Amino acid sequence: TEHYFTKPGVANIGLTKEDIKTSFLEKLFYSLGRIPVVATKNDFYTSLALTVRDRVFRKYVKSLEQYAEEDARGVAYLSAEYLPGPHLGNNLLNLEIVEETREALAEFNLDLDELLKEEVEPGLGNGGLGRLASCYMDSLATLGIPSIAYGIRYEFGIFKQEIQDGWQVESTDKWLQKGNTWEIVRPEISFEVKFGGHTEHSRDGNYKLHIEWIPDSEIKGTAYDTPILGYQSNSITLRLWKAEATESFDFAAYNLGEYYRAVEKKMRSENITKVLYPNDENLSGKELRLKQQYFFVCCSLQDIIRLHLLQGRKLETLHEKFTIQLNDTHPSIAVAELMRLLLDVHQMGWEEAWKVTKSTFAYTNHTLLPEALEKWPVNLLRNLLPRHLELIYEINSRFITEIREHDFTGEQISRMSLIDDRGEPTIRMAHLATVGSYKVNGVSALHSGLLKEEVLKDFAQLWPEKFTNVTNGITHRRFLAVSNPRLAGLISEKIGKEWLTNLDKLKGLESFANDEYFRRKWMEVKLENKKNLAAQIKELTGIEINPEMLIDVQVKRIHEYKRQHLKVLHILSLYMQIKKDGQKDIPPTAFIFAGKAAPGYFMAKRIIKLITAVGDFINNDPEVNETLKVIFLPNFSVKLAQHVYPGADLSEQISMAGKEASGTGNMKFALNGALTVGTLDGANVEIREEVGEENFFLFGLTTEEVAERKKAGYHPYKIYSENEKLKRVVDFLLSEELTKGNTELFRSIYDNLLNQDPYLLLQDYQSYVDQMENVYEIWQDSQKWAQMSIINVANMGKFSSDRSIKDYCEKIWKVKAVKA
Ligand code: 26M
Repeated sequence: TEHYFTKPGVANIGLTKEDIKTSFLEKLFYSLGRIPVVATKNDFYTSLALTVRDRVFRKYVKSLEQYAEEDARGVAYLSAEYLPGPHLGNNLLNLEIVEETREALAEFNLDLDELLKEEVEPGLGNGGLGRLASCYMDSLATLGIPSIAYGIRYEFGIFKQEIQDGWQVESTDKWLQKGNTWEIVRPEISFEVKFGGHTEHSRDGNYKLHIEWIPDSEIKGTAYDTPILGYQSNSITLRLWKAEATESFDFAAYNLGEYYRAVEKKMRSENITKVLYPNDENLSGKELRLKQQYFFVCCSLQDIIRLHLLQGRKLETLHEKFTIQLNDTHPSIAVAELMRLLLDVHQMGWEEAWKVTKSTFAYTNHTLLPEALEKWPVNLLRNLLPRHLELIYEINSRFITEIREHDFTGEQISRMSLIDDRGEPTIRMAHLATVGSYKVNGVSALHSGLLKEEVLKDFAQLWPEKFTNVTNGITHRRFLAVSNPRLAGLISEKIGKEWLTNLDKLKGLESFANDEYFRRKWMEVKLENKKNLAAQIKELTGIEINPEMLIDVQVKRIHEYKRQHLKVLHILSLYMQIKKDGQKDIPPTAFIFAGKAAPGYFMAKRIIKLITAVGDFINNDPEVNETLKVIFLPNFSVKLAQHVYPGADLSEQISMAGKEASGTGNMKFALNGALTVGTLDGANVEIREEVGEENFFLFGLTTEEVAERKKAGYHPYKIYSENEKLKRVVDFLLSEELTKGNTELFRSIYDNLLNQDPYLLLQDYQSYVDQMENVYEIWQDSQKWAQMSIINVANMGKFSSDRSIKDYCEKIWKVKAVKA
């Protein structure tokens, strides 16, 4: 029976309309126990999902078989976060049965789009980093790279955001409440994870040192697998670990009096994977967060070693068969854990173990912000992972010995140390990851350059060949083919469908940028998408917008460095122009914002309140609300994002230069035909390079100019007092009208801008407002706008995550695809 489901005679997996109809009814009857007259929309969704799942599994199993047969070198991707988005629409595309399914459902009077809306997405990440991991899964699968992605099965993902009285209010995300069709639990794949206790050092008869870790608690991690189907042939596994109590905690073993205590203990162990930390930067010293990180790393490494040994191989060759990618420092405790497994469990010697370890890992850095770099207090590590702390000290001491042989100054050496003992001693996880890896990469050309010049400067001097760049990318299958079927259809009509597997083919559109008829078609598609988005906005906020308006969008996590409040200053400047200067010719614009603020981030939450207050004020003023609309869409998610990008005309990428490592929203907008107004930050630089400077709205200081400006002494108050129009906008933040009498409401933002303005909003203000005037001028010329939009899309080839993954394969992993 070995090849039963995949041998040629049984290869038919039922992809016709009739097959889908039959299976759909069967699922409804036999899996859900429903008949159509009593079935809810969610029952129909689930029946369809189960139908599709069967087909996904047939392809998945076949793909796994192929990887096993070829026994090729593979990738293990370690990430604390994933944001896959809804699976159903994507799987339909990848199985190439969207139309068959739509027709099958129509025969039951069901609308595919209505059922797609029912899916609850796994919000197992905060933002860019988690979504990037999921784009990479899509490309790894499509390209047929033998790989497995490991992470945490959070029971509650990123919080649900509601807006009450203009403020963000958080509630728990119960994504598993109605079940999860796409995962299968693998109870046989489970590992023990230990915590706490102490270590014991002893010598045997031959004076060989033996170190034993005597932990004081243990839990178990169980694998939950989700097949990630690529386009057409291959798949990979997303393996997420859930924490459970171990059998030894089985409360049957306790007497009755201990029963409650036993259950309590069980509950405490299951805490570890309860909830995702909703911060997208480091919050220091949270013990549970470190437990989460170690928990998933420990399970994943045991699993990798199991897979390696299963093939009859020796651990000395681990690095030849596997490479392990660390998605930021969140899984970087893996460096110490692999050393522990090799030394203490598998009795390897230090030199050999260290060689294997540093030939196995590669590390991706996603941030330069000093406050976001992970540092764990030594005391916390000692309590939770005493053996790992010893190993980190040993790694550090050997590393320091090594660098003493080069001409580093004492200052440099203490800067490079894995231990920062200037205050409370902490471990610098980025240093541990860098020392323990064979490659370190940044996520855009600019960011990788800055990484070598700033954060990891000394390391780049020591090991220049270790550092490289892989510019981020996005999956154009989800973010164009699935989410923007109209534009995808128009493109395929013109240049065929090859772009689905080779995004460079979009270049073929460029010659049509001058074709008036094509431009018109292009703008018709955009308008239909804008109507769609307008309907979505109405549904979510009750606010109506005219779809002919310029739709100007900034969607991303709320952060001061991303400067959502710079956009607000611009909106207020337009308001003033209409109200105070009597200007009449401002093109009608809808300003759309969305994004979550970390629950403990005071300024970010105030910025949301500022946006909604400006919205309330402007949307209700009949003198301006035909021209300006300001909307905050609640609860931004992958699902909502898929409605937003296709309907956007203008993409706001306005972070202070040097702060946004890459950005990936910038790519999603441009791929959907929005033009970008942005700074020379992150991947904006490369987007502008690709589309041509004449097709990109640039403003603001460069990274170097920012540094110079700050060095020379930056005085925002001076800029404010010398620019009358800026002054009246900033002063308006404290006005009775905006704050409805609560004039202290935005004092913190006002004071921050006038006294520190660490992200140079006032510095870049005029340049931004000027560039926006240029945007408006071109918007007025819709033929010109269409031309620029087409050229933008035609030059997005580079930003496919397929290209990024090929870069990882060539520059870092040295891994090859298996044949489909
Ligand atoms: C760390 C410690 C404790 C709790 C949470 C964290 C944490 C979680 C997520 C820290 C950072 C996190 O994400 C950062 C992030 O999303 N960075 C973005 O990564 C994208 C993909 O490379 C880039 O495009 C963005 O520029 C970058 O901001």
